[in-house]
Order: sequence, then C-alpha cells, then structure tokens
Amino acid sequence: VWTEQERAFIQEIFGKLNYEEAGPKALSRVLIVYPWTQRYFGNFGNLYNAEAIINNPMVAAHGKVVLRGLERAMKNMDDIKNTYKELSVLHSEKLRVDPDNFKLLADCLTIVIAASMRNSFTPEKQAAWQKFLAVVVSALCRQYY
Ligand code: ZNH
Repeated sequence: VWTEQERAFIQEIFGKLNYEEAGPKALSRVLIVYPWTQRYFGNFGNLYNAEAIINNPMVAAHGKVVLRGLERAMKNMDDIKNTYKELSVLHSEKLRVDPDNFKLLADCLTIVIAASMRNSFTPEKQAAWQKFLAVVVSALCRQYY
C-alpha cells in the first residue's frame, strides 16, 4: 500500500531520470563492482575492464531496457507482482539469473540517482524509492523456487 506522498516521490524520481544516462550507468556499475554478474552477458562482447564496460553499446542499450522495465512497475504500482510475472519467469527459467543480483542492480541504480539528484534526493524520497525497489525485487524473485 502506497501513500500519496510515496507515489508523488516515485513519480518525481522517474520524471527526473534520464534513461539514456542512468540506465547505462547503473548496469555498467553492477558489471564493474560485482564482476561475477558479467557471466550473464556472455553475448555482449568486450567486458574486459571498466572502460570497455562503460563504452560497450550493448551494455548501454540493455541498461535502458532495464529502466523501461522498471517504468512498467512505476505505472502499475498497485500490481507489481502480476506486472512482473513473465519477467520473473524469464529471469529464473530462461536466463537463470541468481536473484541476489536484482538487489545489487537496485543498489547501483540508487547510487546513480543519488549522484544525479544530489541534495534533492532527500531521505524521505530515498525511503519511498527503496520501498519501491524492494517491491520490484520481490516481484522479480517470485517465480523462483
Ligand atoms: Zn534483466 C533481460 C528487466 C535485473 C540479466 N531484463 C531483461 C529484459 C527486461 C529486464 C525488461 C528484456 C526482456 C525481454 O526481452 O522480454 N532485469 C530487468 C529488471 C531488473 C533486471 C527490471 C531489475 C531491477 N537482469 C537483471 C539482473 C541481471 C539481468 C540483475 C543479471 C545480473 N536481463 C538479464 C539478461 C537479459 C535480461 C542476461 C537478456 C539480455 C539479452 O538481450 O540477451
């Protein structure tokens, strides 16, 4: 259950989010900070070092795909579990992504947002944002067994 205030904060954060910039930054951060996550992107070409990851166009494109995926959760805030049903099945059964990694990506995205919003990312906004990401992560984990 979301308060009006939380909804407003989540909308505001998405409104300020530059997908072209934040998506690639968040995903490349995950791949650099947690290098074992690279194993899922074997078809993405050169992930040899931080510079290669940051300049990799497939990483950049996929970062935007993930943000658009998150936008679907924002637009369906009252039904995130069902919204992510297929995506959860895809990540568990087909991609076999260890669900611990969802949290890592969520944290990297929060860092990217904090760096970009700076002082306007108040603790109250962060609280709403973390709650949103926690619901997203739990919905993505749902089809795992
Ligand atoms: Zn993921 C894919 C979302 C996380 C890995 N993804 C994907 C997609 C989407 C997403 C939307 C597309 C699908 C289709 O196509 O249908 N993700 C997402 C989200 C999240 C995620 C929202 C959180 C938040 N992922 C993730 C992680 C990882 C991943 C963490 C690892 C590490 N994904 C992935 C892969 C893929 C995907 C590998 C596939 C790619 C290609 O293209 O190949």
